[in-house]
Amino acid sequence: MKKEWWKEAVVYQIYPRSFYDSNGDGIGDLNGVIEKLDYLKFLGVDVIWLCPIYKSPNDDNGYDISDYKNIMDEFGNMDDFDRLLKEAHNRGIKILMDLVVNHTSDEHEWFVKAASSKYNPYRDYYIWREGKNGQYPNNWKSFFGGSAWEYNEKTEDYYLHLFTKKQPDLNWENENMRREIYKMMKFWLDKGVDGFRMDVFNFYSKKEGLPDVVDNPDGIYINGPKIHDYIKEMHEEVFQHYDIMTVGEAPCVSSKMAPLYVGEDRKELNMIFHFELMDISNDPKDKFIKVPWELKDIKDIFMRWYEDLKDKGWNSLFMNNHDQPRMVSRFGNDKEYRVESAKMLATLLHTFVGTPYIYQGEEIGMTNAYFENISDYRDVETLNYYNEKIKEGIDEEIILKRIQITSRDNARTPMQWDNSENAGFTNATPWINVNPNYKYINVKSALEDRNSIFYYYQKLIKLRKENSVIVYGDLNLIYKDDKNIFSYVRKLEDKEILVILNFFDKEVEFEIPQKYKNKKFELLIGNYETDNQVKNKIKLRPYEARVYSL
Ligand code: ISL
Ligand code: CA
Repeated sequence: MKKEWWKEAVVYQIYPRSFYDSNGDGIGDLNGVIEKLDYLKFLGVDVIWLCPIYKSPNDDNGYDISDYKNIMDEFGNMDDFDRLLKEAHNRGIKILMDLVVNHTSDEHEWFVKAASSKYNPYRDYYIWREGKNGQYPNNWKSFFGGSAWEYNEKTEDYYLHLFTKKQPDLNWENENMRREIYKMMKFWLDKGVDGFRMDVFNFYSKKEGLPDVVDNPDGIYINGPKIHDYIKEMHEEVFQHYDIMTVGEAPCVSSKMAPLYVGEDRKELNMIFHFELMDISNDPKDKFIKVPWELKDIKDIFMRWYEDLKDKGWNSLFMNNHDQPRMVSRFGNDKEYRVESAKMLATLLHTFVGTPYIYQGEEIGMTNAYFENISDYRDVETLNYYNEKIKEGIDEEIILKRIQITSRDNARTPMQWDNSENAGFTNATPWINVNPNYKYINVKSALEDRNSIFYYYQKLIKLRKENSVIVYGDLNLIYKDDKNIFSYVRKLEDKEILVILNFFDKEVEFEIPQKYKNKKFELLIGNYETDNQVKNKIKLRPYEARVYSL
């Protein structure tokens, strides 16, 4: 595998609204990020992915952009941004911007013009259709509920919005529009930003004629016919001229399809985020309903992505983000074994093949919020879901139970800095409530405890820097069918490491495979007290993780 800085990097995702409020208005901001750069440097991360900070009416917390070249009022201004970039670079930290160009806000001047008249030059920047016999133009559904079409009085037709009606889809068929997007990307790259995380990039291309969806939208508005042409053009026009990192958010991309987007010979993207793991416990018809997962399925997903990308392209590793429940609540145990399970899951993400992404607060084991009242929720997807299900006549208690485990707000509660009021996030009323467990889950107490999740992450990140086998080594799964243990060996030249993870709260035995029995074991990291005395068998404690150098 070719060496690249973004393969060796660890990325930290910041949701600025909830990170740190520097000016007492209850909303996190860019100066708040600057104030915490030393904290991130101490953790050891190489790259920050900033969720959208552009001007926005915030129907979807910044994923609805009304001006790509200006900063959201609540977050600060362009001087603040320039300072953030400089301060981050001074510390050797790179900045990845969120690029949201499947859609804009309906308040973007392009859309305002487009919606004003059928003859406006910007009209074709968006996707317009006449209704069919007084009905919507086709059967496409918005990801956030209802039809994907909204009627526009002024022009007596409908525009497409795959997300909220305040997020009209751009028309990627329009070449002028594409050129403007590339220009805008260069504006940020010329400032010195280090790459892009590309929001739902595989939705850009829509199939000609916009046919009804029969069983699934793949090939219609997901992975549409021209998607590779667009990404190649973007590479040609923009990416190839800079030393940057690109990661595309790619719902509904299979591991078989992935090399087409990230293949090193393809001139498209460096990595994608796939959603197979995130969808694993979702009821296929309703992601708010969670079904149990099995370790076997998690192993299958990790292994399949490893094998299908091997020698072709690079993977990204994450178990939560700003759209997902908290990792420790979903895949670990957020009660008795919160600390152990958070460390165990981190061990997987930081020793598997791919670039690890940490979502803010993950490094201190922040948990789901489990808010009990609908009035505590802010997320448009959650609120739409609630209203839709109430209308369908479903019991409120049942709806709230689903929302408690699935809502995107679980990940959006303020970062817990200390045990003072509002978790030290703000001295005003926060835009969304803090998780009451900030009293004991917070950065300050993590920094005071040598055994905290924080220091475990710091050590994992350091190990990655010191052991190129973790980045570039091959991987071999051990005990494929074991229902409790995820274990593998990484190997690069004469360097070998063995990773052993107990995924559950029961003690289990791990038998050292024959070929390693006579090796010298040296513990690189583990989440319990242990020594280097390894015989034939290891008794693993609940959620125990061990990484040995052999
Ligand atoms: O949540 C999802 C995966 O389980 C999908 O619905 C999908 O990945 C997601 O909704 C797309 O997310 C991105 O684009 C949205 C925005 O609301 C999200 O915050 C962003 O990450 C629209 O821009
Ligand atoms: Ca603020």
